[in-house]
Amino acid sequence: MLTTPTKEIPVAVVATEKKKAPVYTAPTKAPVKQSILLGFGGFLSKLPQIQHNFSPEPREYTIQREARRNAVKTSFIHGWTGYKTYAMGHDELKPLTNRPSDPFGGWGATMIDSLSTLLIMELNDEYARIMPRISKINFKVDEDISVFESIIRYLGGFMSAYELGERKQDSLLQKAEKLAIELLPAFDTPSGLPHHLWNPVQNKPNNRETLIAEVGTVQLEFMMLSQLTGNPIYGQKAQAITDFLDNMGYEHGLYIKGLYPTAMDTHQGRFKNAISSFGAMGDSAFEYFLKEYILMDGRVPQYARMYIQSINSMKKHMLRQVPGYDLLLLPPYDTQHMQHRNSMDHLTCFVPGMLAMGSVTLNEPEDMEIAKGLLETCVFMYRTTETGLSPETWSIPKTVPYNPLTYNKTKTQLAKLRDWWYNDELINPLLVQPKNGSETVREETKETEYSTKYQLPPVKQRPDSLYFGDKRYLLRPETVESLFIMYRITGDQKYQEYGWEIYESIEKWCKTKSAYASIRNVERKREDGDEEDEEFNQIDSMETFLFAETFKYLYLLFSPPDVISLDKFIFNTEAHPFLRKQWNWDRIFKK
Ligand code: DMJ
Repeated sequence: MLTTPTKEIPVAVVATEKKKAPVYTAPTKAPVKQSILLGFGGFLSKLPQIQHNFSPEPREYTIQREARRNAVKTSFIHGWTGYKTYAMGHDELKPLTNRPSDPFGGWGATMIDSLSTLLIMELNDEYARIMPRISKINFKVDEDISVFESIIRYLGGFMSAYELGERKQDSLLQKAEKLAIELLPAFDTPSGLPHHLWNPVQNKPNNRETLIAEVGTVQLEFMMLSQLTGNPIYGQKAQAITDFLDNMGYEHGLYIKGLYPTAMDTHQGRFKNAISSFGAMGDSAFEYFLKEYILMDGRVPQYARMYIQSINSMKKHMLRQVPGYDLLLLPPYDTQHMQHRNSMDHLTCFVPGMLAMGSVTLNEPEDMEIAKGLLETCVFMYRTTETGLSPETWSIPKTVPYNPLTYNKTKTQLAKLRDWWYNDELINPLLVQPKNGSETVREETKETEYSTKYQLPPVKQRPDSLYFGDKRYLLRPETVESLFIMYRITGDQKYQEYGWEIYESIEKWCKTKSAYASIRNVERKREDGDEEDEEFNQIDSMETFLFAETFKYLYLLFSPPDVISLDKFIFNTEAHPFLRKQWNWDRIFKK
């Protein structure tokens, strides 16, 4: 039932399935349409299977799931129509005033960031209508361009659409390469670390400061570009950065192995601060160590080593637990003074998905437990607010360092464990089944149990010390990204239900007449009489990642599990899926 590409694809090759493929039984007996969205049946990965083996769905469950999937698609179309009507070809639509804005070079960021979602949602006519615009994009603009954003949104968008479009649209690959050629001079620094901003006309940088997230998030895209074009230069630039990071030491301002601080100097090739973060300014650098390893199908052990080093240091130094709760906190950390912060941001909520994927790929079972605890925290931040939407940042000052021996145990349970230590007469309390009501013990992941009447537990009381910093919701994807990945790995329906609640809140609070808006204050209630005023709490901003990521991950959460399977695709940090394939490393690097 899996697709054979219509054009020959050189290095995505052969062989039979190693393990049992994830099972999805189509609701009707009609033959399943062949589709690139199911990946290539011939790809034989050397890595462990990532996705859960899903059992066949009962019919009523399929009906509900499909209804939810269609609802998400309808929402995407609503926003897309607004963008098309008022801002087509511009970077963004302002969803309240219906005016365009161009923060990303004016090359049509929403349009390009939406390409892979259009194909995944099978909105092929919309996709085809964009194609004539592609060749007209002119990258020679006299303004400062973000190298990072151009790579993840544009380059990632072009290449993913090229593959999902079965490599029929050469203009997509040509544009990807043209853009990369414009950006290459930004990598000509003494360290090889790219500039943060680059002016393609002046051919010069804005300054020499950059971020670890920016230098560590070019690898997937540049490796892919070398693979697709056969030109090794892009992959070589990316690998040089990875090698540079791998060889950094104390003399560069690295205080703890694997915990790269956020600020960097491209000229000196050293860190400018000591704060390490898995959220803003750090995030995707860590994400890409693991994803490079998976993209290269485990052929480069360096990537796994660097990932494991970062995660081990993160668990040892940064991770915090909230006594009496199953919540985990991952705040930034001062690696020089060994001091933790109390806050966490929404951006950090991609970490549960990354840890879950790393756990199955690299056989790190503890990381799955941490992933679940962090995801509970991220979901809690949605479920506990008036709008059902998460704030941008939150703080929990009363935490203790993560300890797998005490995490997720109540005070009473810990006291019983100590009693047992002193009293030979007692039975080990961990062998005693917890009674109903021992609120913080999480259930084990169950076999797929499809239910149309699934009831999520009521949201727990907030920890005493919790407070929100930035109360905006910016349509960010990270929590639904982790829900999607966790669902595909565990098969636990709970993650779909959490995602559905979030979707309903987006519909309720963010929808505007033309599209979707960010939210000013997730805690703000509607006042009496406000009922008709939809805009009372909305901000006139709709980032492109709503289309590239938030709606895509929600749509895939409610799709059959073999649609864009994690065993066939790897997502770049902007949720553009790249086909996993066999790589000929020498072909790229020894030309
Ligand atoms: C996206 O542009 C990418 O996911 C990036 O890695 C950081 N976060 C935004 C969305 O929040």
